Amino acid sequence: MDKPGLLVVGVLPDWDLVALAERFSLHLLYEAPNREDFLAQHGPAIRAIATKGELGADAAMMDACPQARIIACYGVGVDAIDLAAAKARGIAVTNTPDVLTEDVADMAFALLLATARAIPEGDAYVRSGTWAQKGPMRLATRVWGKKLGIVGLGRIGRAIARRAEGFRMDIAYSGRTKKDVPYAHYASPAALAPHVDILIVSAAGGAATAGLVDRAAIEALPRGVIFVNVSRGSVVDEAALIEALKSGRIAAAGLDVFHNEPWIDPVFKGFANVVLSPHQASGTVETRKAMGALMRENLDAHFAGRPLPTPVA
Ligand code: 8YV
Repeated sequence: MDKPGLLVVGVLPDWDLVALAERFSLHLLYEAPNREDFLAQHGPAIRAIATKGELGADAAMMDACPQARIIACYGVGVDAIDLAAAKARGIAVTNTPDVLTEDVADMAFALLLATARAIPEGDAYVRSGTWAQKGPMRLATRVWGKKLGIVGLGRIGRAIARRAEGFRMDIAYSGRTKKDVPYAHYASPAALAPHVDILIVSAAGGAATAGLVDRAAIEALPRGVIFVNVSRGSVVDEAALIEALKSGRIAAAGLDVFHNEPWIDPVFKGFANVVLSPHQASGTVETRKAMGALMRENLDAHFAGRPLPTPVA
């Protein structure tokens, strides 16, 4: 029997493509010179769609694949998938929660330490010979014991808080609901902002959180804070962030996500006080293998008529 068609929206590791090709006939959208032509030609054969956190599926794609009944996202964030369109067409959506939580929290701390302790600057200082020529580098900023604000205390936010406890930080968070945790709660980022030395954004993306860290929140930050974003660029008012970096209200930032990735605003590349990362928070071999395996478990369950392991509500 012919294998069912799987539309692969973005690049996946070879080990996943090999495992998927055992089950499906793969249609690699990202290799197509013309997306519309490709969907018109291959859409009728597609029974499932594999998306990624940053590369989703819109209503037009779903309409081009009228036999598709599942969208399996290789990532936890499903903000790039039109969930209402999927629901209206009876298409199930799955994601890969939990398996990436600890890696994303690690990246939040990696970016925090890299910015506060000026790790890239120190690396350049040694390599360029400046250390030998001019002596000690400028002093950096302490991380342990500082006041940390976390925007969004979901799975990833809690994993960040666990790490922060090890750094003996004073932890507060913002979110719509108060959780059963020993951290101070504020209803909004703007209410949280005046109480932090460091702000880490870990809220889910999507329409509900677009611009959640708004101009009011950024302008309420005390001068000299450190800012980290491992969620989605859309969660932050990027124009206000850039202004705060220019004015020094935000002294340094570690950014894994941006508006319009990967074509980020070039102004970021000119900031010496920003550490840039190419949406890599879940990007370890171990976690990406777990994400691929969980995506396949969802696809296997769907085609076997079993309950989906991690459906998106
Ligand atoms: C990406 C992510 O899926 O989980 C998410 O929501 O954004 C990431 O893990 C990953 O970069 C693969 O594209």
